[in-house]
Amino acid sequence: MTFPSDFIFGAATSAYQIEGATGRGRSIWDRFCDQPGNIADGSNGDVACDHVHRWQSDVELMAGMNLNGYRFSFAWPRLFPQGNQQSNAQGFDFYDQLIDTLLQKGITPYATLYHWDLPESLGDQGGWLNRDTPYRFAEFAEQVVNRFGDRVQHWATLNEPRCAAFVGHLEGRHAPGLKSIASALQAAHHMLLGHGLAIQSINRKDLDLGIVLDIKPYYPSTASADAQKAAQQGDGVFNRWFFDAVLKGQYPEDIWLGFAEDVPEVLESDMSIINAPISSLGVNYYTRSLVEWDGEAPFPNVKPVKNPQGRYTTMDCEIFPEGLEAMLVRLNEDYSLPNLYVAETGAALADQLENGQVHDPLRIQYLNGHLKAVANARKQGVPVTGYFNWSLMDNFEWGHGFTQRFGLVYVDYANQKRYVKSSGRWFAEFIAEQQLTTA
Ligand code: IFM
Repeated sequence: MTFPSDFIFGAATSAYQIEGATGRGRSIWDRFCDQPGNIADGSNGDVACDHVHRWQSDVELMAGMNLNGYRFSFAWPRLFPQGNQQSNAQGFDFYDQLIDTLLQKGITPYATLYHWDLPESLGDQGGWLNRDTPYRFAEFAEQVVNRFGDRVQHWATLNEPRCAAFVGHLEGRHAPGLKSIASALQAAHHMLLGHGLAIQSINRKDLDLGIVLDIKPYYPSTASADAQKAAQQGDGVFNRWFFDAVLKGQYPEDIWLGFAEDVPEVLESDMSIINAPISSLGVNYYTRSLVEWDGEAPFPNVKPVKNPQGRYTTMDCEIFPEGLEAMLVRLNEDYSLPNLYVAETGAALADQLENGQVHDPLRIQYLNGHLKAVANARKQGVPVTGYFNWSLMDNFEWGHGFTQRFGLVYVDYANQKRYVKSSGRWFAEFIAEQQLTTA
């Protein structure tokens, strides 16, 4: 595996999942967690990893693992507790200090403007179903970039609009907990519109501006024509719907027709706004989907099946690094891509803390396999410039609460102590070796 000397090896987090609530306003996720039954262990983000108090030692941990990149998100309700009316100076100071410290340590910040914690006041006005929200988001984005754009070069507007829209508005497992396909599609459209409007309002050619989309390759489980049709539909909804919108300024026609009367309301100029030029694209890859045809299911007619030979994480994701390579190569063939970076990939595993140590050999294999996939894709000409592991440390995994551990660093939630796992040490050595060979 070889990577260029300026390749970014980092780890990723998001505000709601690690910071804790001290000093910020409420978001739709606080409300969602308050409703009994929504979170597997009944927990919430009130304390999470207490990063808002422990950020300095967390940056030390990053430096100790030789990371040269850190992807984090701004909590909108920390910067503007009520939406956009009034800013919170302490919130801005918090990120100022975090960014300055990262830079002092030689860690390049990759900032995400929206990782799902919409201010509750905007949620009360309809959240992403309200066409006003994308405009509020663009205002927010402009103000944040005005403040931090002198030090942060790399910006993503949204993290995984597909997941926020579909899991939050169709499956009901994420905030705001709705369950209709029409809502999911309208929310997704407004998020994408917010992305385009934000790129326009930020209007900075000197900065790297983009978005982070989640990707998942769909494989037919048999050679039947039906299974192939299911894979094509699944791919269209999960991948093409978002990539075509952002990179081509259109929704794919086959999928638009499939959604029939549930399609979102799209105004005339929306698609050209969504197609605003971007200089980078982050992709989040966790697994593939193996599917068969399901004639009973509402569109898409997809039924996921398990691979009997597959290895699965505790979140039931098949570990399949080949899918990352295939997807990167395919995106490069199908689209005219800006720089790409893998903004997230990672495994939830049943980590155990024993005598101050966490041995997670499967995560080491996972990292090795996915880094190889990226190196292979690069050899085939895919412009990948960075790789971020999800996550820096164990954290609040949304509807799963604290039951899933994704970190390179183990967090003992009883006392907030951190322990670098074997995988964190492995990654540190891997990065050091890369730095030696490219020096
Ligand atoms: O924890 C999430 C993250 O917030 C978004 N991408 C997927 C991760 C793991 O499920």
